[in-house]
Amino acid sequence: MEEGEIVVSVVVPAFNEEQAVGLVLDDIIAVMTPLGIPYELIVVDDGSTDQTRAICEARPQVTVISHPRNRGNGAARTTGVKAAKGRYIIMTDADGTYPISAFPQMIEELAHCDMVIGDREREMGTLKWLRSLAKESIKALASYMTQAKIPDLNSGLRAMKRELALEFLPLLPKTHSWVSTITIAFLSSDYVVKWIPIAYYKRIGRSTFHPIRDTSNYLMLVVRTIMYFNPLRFFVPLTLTLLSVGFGKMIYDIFAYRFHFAPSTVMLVLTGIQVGAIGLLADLIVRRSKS
Ligand SMILES: Nc1nc2c(ncn2[C@@H]2O[C@H](COP(=O)(O)OP(=O)(O)OP(=O)(O)O)[C@@H](O)[C@H]2O)c(=O)[nH]1
Ligand SMILES: [Mg+2]
Repeated sequence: MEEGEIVVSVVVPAFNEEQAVGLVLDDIIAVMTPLGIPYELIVVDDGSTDQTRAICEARPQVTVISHPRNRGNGAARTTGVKAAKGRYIIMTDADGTYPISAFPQMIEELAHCDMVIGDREREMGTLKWLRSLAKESIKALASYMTQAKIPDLNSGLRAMKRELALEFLPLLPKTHSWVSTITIAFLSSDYVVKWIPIAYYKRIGRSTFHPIRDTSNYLMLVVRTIMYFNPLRFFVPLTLTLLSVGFGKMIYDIFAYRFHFAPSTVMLVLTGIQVGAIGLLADLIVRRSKS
């Protein structure tokens, strides 16, 4: 199909998903075909060593792009976005966890917003309790920094305008944090993001989720992404804390030691001023690079 004709590009990243990918693809075809909207279905096979690729290639509706070696969930998504030709991109995982039946509603919603995210009713992922804890804290941090209520930051089911997603590709990581990063990027750029409640199923096949590596990657990325878009959300509270503790101690020193300031008092105030100055500089860089 020619570029311009396609309205929806469905992108599915897949790494060793032979148990589920066939079912997921058949489900997508069954939901998309009756809509009568011109669409393409792209699977990015991320260097799978099982039957994933063969299963996808057996379906004529599917365009298969293969990474010669495994490059990571985020890298697979980036490859998919670059290859997509549709006005809209819908992403879902190849492990059978997301309800494909939500696609029509997501496409409709995109007429009024820039990104639609499936808000999972409950966490069913691998190592559920640890993930829930990490997820809630990171979500709170991201909500504070973007000043938006974020019901689900890293859902794998999402639809977005392709043109807008392309803006952020150089910024997006190769890891599992790709989905969270693009959510924050859209919110920080004041694009309209909408969440719709969806069901979430238990994964088919084995998980490769790595609790410590993936969680720490995730946290770092939230902070870095915020710094990229709105550094003052990070620097202002830090500066204010340092300065208020510093000035508090200064007043204490005035009364307790008759204007003899302790080295820690001077350090607190000076550090506060320096951190504030770095924050202003970071803000200047962001503003200049956007103008
Ligand atoms: N884990 C992993 N997934 C990849 C990779 N490349 C592509 N994917 C696909 O990205 C999607 C999401 O990965 P999942 O492993 O399901 O990640 P998750 O949903 O956060 O975790 P669980 O479902 O609990 O294992 C799936 O469709 C994977 O097949 C990769 O290098 N590692
Ligand atoms: Mg999954």
